[in-house]
Amino acid sequence: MSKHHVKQRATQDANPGQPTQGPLTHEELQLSGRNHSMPLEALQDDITPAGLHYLLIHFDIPHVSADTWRLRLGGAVNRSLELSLEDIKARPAVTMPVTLECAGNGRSLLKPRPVSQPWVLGAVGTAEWTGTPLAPLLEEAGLASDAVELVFTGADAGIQGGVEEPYARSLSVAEAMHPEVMLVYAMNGSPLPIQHGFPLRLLVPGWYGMASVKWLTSIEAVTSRFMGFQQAVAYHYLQGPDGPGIPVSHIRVRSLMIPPGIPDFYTRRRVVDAGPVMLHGRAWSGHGEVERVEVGIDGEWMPAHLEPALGDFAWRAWSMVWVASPGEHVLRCRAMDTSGALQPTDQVWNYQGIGNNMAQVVQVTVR
Ligand SMILES: Nc1nc2c(c(=O)[nH]1)N[C@H]1C(S)=C(S)[C@@H](COP(=O)(O)O)O[C@H]1N2
Ligand SMILES: [Mo]
Repeated sequence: MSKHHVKQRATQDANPGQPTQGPLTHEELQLSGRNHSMPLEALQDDITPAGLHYLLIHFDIPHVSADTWRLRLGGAVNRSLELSLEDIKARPAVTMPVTLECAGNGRSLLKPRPVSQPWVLGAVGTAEWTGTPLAPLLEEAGLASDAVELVFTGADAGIQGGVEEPYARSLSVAEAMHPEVMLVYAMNGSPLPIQHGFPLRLLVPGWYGMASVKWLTSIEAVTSRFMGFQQAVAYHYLQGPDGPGIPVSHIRVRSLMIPPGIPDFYTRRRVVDAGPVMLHGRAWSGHGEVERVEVGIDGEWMPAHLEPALGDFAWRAWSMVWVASPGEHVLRCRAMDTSGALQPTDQVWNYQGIGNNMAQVVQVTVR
């Protein structure tokens, strides 16, 4: 790829319009109808049922036949490999709970609002993924000494920012060799549902979801940095439309609570009976273990009780008793991880609306 081409891409706007204070657009509604979030009451489950796990599909779901599908591993390797689903399933299998979150989770709460998939707070889920570790496969293929990255390409394609491409993302050789990085073919004990990447997807635990390429068809070792749209333009922390910005990788610390009581249908405002109320939620981070969760009741923060994490890359449950008194109340929660990162209570804005882990706010009427 020419230098000129690379420069053009680095300044190509990944968002379809300027951030806005205006009402939700028809295009955002179309995207949110296709890409659903996890209802927050599903935070009660350790493992999110597949049908309640959030979904993010940039283009169309590709139809892939498991019989003819092959994974090609090539490029700067000593020995190219072509594997069927049976070949991959015959390799050593690992099952691991992993919390996946979309980097755009919380986007629609930002002011002004970056115009893209307008997530509120539910772009998260935890599944039990089964697959085979990637590193031994890369070792079998033998990466050339000048290989710098692995490019993972899906079977789906479309146009974004004026660029037509298959969905593709890369990892450095060091990142791809991490032992937890897997090629997965089952979710919660069943074959991968078509919408989650059937027959095979990459899973990069600890990273925001964009790295976990679905409908995986090829892995290519390359000798210079991959400049595809989803890698070089999308998924950057930026203050304006022009790059380069900081590439997005690991999940920022976040906690969420199950909204207590019952909702009002249209506003979803909560109605709770006075007396002791058990508040429950989950917290996770891709930067270390969650070590503290606090619940804010009308601005006063108190520590929550933490359960052990489900796994090294999965959320942990928290709970706290709140003695609810009649009137209007504002509940919040925030988590801190072992890297020292704490969820902010005010927004930290960026142009693509990425990584907004601002503390959740739940308005409650106690009767
Ligand atoms: N091939 C392909 N892989 C993809 C995507 C996509 O659109 N196409 N979306 C990515 C994004 S942005 C996220 S957040 C996760 C969502 O995974 P899920 O739908 O299984 O929850 O898949 C990632 N992998
Ligand atoms: Mo995402």
